Amino acid sequence: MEGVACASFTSSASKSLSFSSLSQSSIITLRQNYHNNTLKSKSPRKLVIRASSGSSSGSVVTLLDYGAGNVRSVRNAIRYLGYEIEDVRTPKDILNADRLIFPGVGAFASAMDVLTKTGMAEALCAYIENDRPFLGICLGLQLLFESSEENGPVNGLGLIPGVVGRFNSLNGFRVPHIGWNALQIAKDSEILDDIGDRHVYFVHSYRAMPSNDNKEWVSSTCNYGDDFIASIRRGNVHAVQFHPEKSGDVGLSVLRRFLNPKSQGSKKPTQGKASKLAKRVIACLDVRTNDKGDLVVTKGDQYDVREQTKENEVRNLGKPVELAGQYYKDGADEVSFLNITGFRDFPLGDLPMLQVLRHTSENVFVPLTVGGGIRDFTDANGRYYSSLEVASEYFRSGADKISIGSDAVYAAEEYIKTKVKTGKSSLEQISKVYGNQAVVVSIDPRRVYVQGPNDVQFKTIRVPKPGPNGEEYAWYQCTVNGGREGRSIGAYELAKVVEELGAGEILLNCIDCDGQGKGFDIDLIKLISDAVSIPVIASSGAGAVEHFSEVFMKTNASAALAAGIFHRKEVPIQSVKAHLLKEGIEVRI
Ligand code: 1PR
Repeated sequence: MEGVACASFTSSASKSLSFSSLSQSSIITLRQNYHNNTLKSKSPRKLVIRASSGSSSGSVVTLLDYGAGNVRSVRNAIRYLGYEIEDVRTPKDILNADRLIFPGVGAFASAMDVLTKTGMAEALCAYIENDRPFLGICLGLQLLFESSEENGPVNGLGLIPGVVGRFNSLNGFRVPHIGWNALQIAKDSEILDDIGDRHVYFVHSYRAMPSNDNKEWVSSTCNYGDDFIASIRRGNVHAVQFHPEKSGDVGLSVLRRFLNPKSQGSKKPTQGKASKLAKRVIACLDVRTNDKGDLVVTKGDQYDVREQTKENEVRNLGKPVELAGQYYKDGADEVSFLNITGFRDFPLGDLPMLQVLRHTSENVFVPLTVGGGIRDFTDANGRYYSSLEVASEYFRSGADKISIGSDAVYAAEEYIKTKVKTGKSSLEQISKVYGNQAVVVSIDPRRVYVQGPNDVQFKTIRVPKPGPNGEEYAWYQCTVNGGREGRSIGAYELAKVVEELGAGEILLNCIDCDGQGKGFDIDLIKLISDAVSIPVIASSGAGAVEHFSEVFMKTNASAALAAGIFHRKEVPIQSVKAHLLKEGIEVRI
């Protein structure tokens, strides 16, 4: 590999430290400490480590997991395809691998820190330089480059020329780049053979750019404001910026082709029409325990989930795992679980919810978000759990993103009052460790009519239809605890502050519209999606396919979420997508 060399690593003292000996908290600490590191000068040198011949059987895949984020999804996808997983515990395991998958998650600096301290970095370089079968995913691609600007500059493995930089949100593209996007295949990559014109799932804020120096590596690019590297290939070495384990059938085929390249002939790619970032259609499952103690999917009318009968039971619309599986098959681009009583029940005590995630992620290969109860908590025995621990448990159980509701409101109120970022709120802590693309803030606003914009200190809009007393203006009051308590902050103010505190996406509900089937609150969604540069998911009120096209045509929402119409089987997800395509709105098919 001329022209590229592994960065110099101070691994001799740390080689004895194995991945398995690192606890989750020590990895988190390593990550946090590494943020202060600066780019060290590189001294390329010849690698002396040589791979020994692989000893694993044909159905075994070696996985390099350093304990950050949702590697469970990759594990599930590999197992779903019929392979067994052997975890890397020492650098030698890398050198002995027949096929190595490296799903990088979390931040660049912390990942490099762990790789360097454990001696894995050097082994990885040797493995790749010997052209052994390798598949890097997301950060697993970025780490192959010389350096990254993420909390840096920070040295990478230095195998591919180039610097990993942040997307520029100034040109109107929302950062993080979240969603299903199209590839431009640059050269034969084999593992991409089934993709053709279909979308694959990306979630990242940083990317590597194609250049003359790295063009021999680039197998595909993706356009999002500018053309960035979507995949690389050289001999047996592959890496993808997108997530095959989250890209549905087409993503599974990428993994299958990597795991068993010889078994499949070249296939004509399935035809699609992917050309750019697709608008997402998300199925949402509000989950809670009913009065009999069963965990059920429920659905409210303006957040009231009880039947209007004498028994006043919690509405039961089905079982969470089954419904999530069904929506995946029906073409949902994401599935969200909201543990709607999480504000009063501690989620780590709520093991069924973790079980739901674990089971769902075994068969659902699109992104999963989970929300409800993410906050610091002290249990009856005085044991303190940080919100970061709660989130980590959700990630370990299969979540790709966590969603914070009430706690984000308190954090924003505090920040507005003190103008100080303490770094201690759940939002700040979780986004620092897992990246802001992993943190959604769920807003539960209610419309409040006023006579004029000067009546309140919050951003108002002129309403197209006057309020009950002829009011011409309204503001959107944030609530906490499932809409039970109104707070002194508007949705507009909250959205702007949570973006600053580290949110990567906003789930924008509307209590007035929830369950009404009369369409999304276009005024609210326009107000918020114009105010922030992170993606906004429009939620509440979908009752017909036209409501989806309306929200995408009239606002800058990146995704639309619905619950009731899907649960009641009034409108299948595929009908929504067919309608959007007919209206010229790009969606994943
Ligand atoms: O405050 O961090 O514990 O999070 C609680 C989470 O639970 C929040 O995301 C909050 O939105 C949600 N939640 C709490 N109570 C309810 C309730 O309904 N009683 N559900 C609730 C919110 C709203 C949407 C719903 C859409 C689409 N549900 O998620 O799915 O409105 O519905 P539609 O298509 O049928 O109109 P924390």
